[in-house]
Amino acid sequence: AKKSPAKSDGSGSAGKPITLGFSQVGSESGWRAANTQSVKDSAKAAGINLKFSDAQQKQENQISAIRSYIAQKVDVISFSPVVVTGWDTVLKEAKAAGIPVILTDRSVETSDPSLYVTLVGSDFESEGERAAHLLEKVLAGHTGTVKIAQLEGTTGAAPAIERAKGFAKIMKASHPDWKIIASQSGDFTRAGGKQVMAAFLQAHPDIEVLFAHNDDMAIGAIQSIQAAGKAPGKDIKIISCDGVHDGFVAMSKGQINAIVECNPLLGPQLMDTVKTVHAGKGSTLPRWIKTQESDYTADQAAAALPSRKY
Ligand code: GYE
Repeated sequence: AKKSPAKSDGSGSAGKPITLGFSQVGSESGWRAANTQSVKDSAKAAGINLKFSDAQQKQENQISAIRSYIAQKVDVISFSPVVVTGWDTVLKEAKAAGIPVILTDRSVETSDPSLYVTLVGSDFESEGERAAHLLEKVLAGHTGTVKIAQLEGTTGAAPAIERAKGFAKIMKASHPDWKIIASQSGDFTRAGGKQVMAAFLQAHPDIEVLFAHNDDMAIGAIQSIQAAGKAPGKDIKIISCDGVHDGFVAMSKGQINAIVECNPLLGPQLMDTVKTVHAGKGSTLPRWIKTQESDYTADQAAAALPSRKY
């Protein structure tokens, strides 16, 4: 069915509010909590009727949520795909039902670009590159081999794949003496980071650097580093991604040396995008609406902490 254009106040045809079906990844991290809050608050502020579901990091739950939004004939569907592959079937179902899909936060791999309108989110490969450049700063003056452990995000998730890729790219181009001696997924959780780091330290007591794909895993790893009698941020330098409040607290204590910011406050931009798409102007949007973010080192943490928004 053809829909009439939305008004800028978030209402659809005949003043009926736009209904947005949103499938969230889960509640694995501080980043995710802030992202969920941002989506809920901004839907409310925009007058958009939000249907929200939490997939608990399971792709099958996200697929059922999307199918239920299709059955309920929502106006627009948005989701943050837990992994990159395996979406074509359900996305084709949405397309057949005439419901536009906006990706947020994470991307998908698909051979059919018509299956979604746009992605609102960060450039994770560049975040990985930025992490390597922050490590250059942290290691200033150090020569010779650097033994690095990597705590990867959820296996198959865009931020895990691309942060690893960006980091490896800079290593290959400029640092033949940096070696990743251990790399495994901690599923973006504190418990995962703690457990995997404990195992890393058992197998490789000589780890000098930890690159954690998010702050929560770094915070979990800090506990295992301390339990092994080492000083996080000193004996083992730590770089992580996100910049959540607790990450900044750890950085202000010198336990995390540097953080690549990844902004979770995507809600306002997402709601603007929902309105544009509902008004039938999706083709005017870029394929990727990128988030703006910064880098921080430990010496900046204390000053930045009070003004952090998440
Ligand atoms: O870095 C991590 C979260 O997709 C960017 O997911 C997001 C990542 C974020 O669990 O903390």
